[in-house]
Amino acid sequence: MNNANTQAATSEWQELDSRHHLHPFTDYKALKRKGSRIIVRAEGVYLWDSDGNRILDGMAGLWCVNIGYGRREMAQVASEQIQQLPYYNNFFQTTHPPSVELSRMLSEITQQHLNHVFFTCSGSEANDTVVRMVRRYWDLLGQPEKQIIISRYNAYHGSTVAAGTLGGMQAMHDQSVVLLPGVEHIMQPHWYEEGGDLSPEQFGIKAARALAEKIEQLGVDKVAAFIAEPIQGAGGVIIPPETYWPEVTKICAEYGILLVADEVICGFGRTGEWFGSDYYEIAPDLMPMAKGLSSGYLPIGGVMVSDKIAETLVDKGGEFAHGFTYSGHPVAAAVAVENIKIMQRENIVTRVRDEIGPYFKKKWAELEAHPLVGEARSLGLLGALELVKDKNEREFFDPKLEVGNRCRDICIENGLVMRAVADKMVVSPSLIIQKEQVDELVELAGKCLDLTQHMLDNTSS
Ligand code: PXG
Repeated sequence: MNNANTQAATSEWQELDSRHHLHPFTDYKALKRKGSRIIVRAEGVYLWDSDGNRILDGMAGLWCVNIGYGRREMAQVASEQIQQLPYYNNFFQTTHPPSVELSRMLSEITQQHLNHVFFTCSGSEANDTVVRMVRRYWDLLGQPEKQIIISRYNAYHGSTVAAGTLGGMQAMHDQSVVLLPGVEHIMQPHWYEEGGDLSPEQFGIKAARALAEKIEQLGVDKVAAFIAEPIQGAGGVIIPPETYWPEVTKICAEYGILLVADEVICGFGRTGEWFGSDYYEIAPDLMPMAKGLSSGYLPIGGVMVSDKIAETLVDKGGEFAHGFTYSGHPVAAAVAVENIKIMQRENIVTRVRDEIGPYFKKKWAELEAHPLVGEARSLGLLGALELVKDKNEREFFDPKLEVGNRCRDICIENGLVMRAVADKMVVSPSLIIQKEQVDELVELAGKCLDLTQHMLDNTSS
């Protein structure tokens, strides 16, 4: 396509898109003014838009394309599975090889006590399944009054009614008239924003103790479970202080409530271990996952279920009245199997832990020297920058200035996808990113921070 043709196609697509397509998590008025960017192709860690611009995808799609774009093996497996058996379900005592094989592999790569999986099509459905399963479990044990699930403010667990209620996103709660009953929220372990004069270690304990206080307040006989992401992703890559998870796991054990680790973002190598739970030595009772399970090539999610819960469901229960038409879809499952094989063959997880993760950490930390950056934190291949007005005083910008969103727009104009969560800039690149590409990412981020600073200087003068 020559350039003129591409331009024509872009405006035509934009026009049709604007006329017919309601996008997820999008300000429709703003989109109508600007028009969508149309992504037409991707390879490795790069995207190409319909105007031929190459963009470094610092987000691996939406935190999911762990093995990178353009893997021919994945296309091959999907094509073969579609020809062999494009669809059959796992209801009513049937199964098929891709579901069986994927279940086996997941039992192998997860902790020893996690040997069963319930398949879904997304992370949201995985968390809906968590709600159903947690309540079913306590019911089967003769404690149906144990209903409440404790979660955290600024957590993200998905967009269905149940998952949206579990999450602690105020904007979502404000727009949902009916929230699921029996969900309570406690503080998040976000030291930079909420730590005040406490050291990170002291603050980690304080944030964990909020769980014990909530359980005491509600009564342990009413509390079923605690759910949390090992590291909050969509909330802004909130890496908890080292003291947080040991204290939380201790509290869950002491009170005998279930612990649910939402691994939708942290799972499949993101932290340099297979799961965030392995990194933090959490032994979850339930482990929802999605995204990296298929590296986003096809939609699939699931919940890993501990032996304790699986045995209760099997031995004490009759039918578990829950499931989706596409639970364990054969094509998605086959693609997920191939994804895990690729990760194993190429030692992708170990490479994140020993090589590219430490390299990324060092380079990312350099951005903390920038006058706009109050903190540059990272773990594995997750990174965040706190954009602040005054880094010495830890003074934040007026949210009305939308500094994060403006920085994000500058990034994309300059060939980099970096996501803004309010005034936090976050990245989560594909796990196959090379050192030169990390250099490129950090260099582009630095340039875009300069441009953001320049824009702010010009606005205020
Ligand atoms: N749990 C976690 C921890 C997530 O990050 C979900 C559950 C829901 O998964 P599904 O597959 O239903 O989307 C997620 C999803 C963002 C962004 O902008 C993050 C997610 C999804 C969409 C956008 O950061 N996380």
